[in-house]
Amino acid sequence: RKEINVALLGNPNSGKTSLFNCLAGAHQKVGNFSGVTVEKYEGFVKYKDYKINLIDLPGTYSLTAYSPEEVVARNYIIEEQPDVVIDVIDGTNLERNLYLTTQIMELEVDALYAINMIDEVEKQGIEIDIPQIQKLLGSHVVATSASKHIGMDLLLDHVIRVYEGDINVSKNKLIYSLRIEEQLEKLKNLLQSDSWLSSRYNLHWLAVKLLENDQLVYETVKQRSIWIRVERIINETIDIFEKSIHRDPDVVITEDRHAFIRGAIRETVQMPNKVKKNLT
Ligand code: GDP
Ligand code: K
Ligand code: MG
Repeated sequence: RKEINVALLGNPNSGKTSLFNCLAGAHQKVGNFSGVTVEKYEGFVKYKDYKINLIDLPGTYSLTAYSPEEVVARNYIIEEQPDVVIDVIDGTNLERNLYLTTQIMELEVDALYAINMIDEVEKQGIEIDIPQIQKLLGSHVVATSASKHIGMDLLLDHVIRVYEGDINVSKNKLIYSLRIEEQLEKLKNLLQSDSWLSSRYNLHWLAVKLLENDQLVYETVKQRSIWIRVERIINETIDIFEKSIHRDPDVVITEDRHAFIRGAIRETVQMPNKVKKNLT
């Protein structure tokens, strides 16, 4: 059997553990992530010709360096490089849940999006255009209900498709404001000249994190000889934004993510028609 390593990531209460239990059943064990007292649940499921290993990562709203859960989750993805990251999304709270999704997109990993709680979504009369949201997120999207065991085989089929490179979906990118994109390009070109960094990190993600003032990424890049030049670009960026719109680059990055989410929701989600509801 071929083995596929899969990590489940998502907001707290999006249904990760339910999904994990649903898929792994009795095949699970609990440990800790190295160095921290965050519980690590591992399990597996044998499906078709594959053994699919699953890790239930701690719930997070973001992937910043501010909380141990977020650091554990992002370090796991960056260092352990799971074959597929399943982003478990609470379909009844798309706007909030998609913030983490934008950061998974930035990591440029092979992701699969499970829009969970689909039973509740339907009950509330919310309509989600799955093919369209798939286009916007740039990878497979599967509607699931972990508590009602809906979409589980479909989800595993898509894990296999993502793993086998059958992406069949245009890999979409979250595009930032022009000035941010220009500075990211400069940073990426510079970071690329450091082979140690480029072999370990996705440079797009690293560049975004530098403009976001991410302290852990700073600590890493500060050790490198290119740091002086990196710092110059960061300061230049802060200057550009201070002079033009009096805002810090990290604020603009956050706003751009929210703008992307609002646009995606506008295009793909139909909230229940309250008027119609009242008439019936
Ligand atoms: P986690 O924090 O992401 O691990 O979320 P849990 O798996 O603990 O689920 C949070 C709550 O949502 C629990 O009460 C689950 O029973 C419930 N839940 C999980 N998945 C679904 C689902 O697909 N539909 C519904 N209606 N409830 C769900
Ligand atoms: K929970
Ligand atoms: Mg959980």
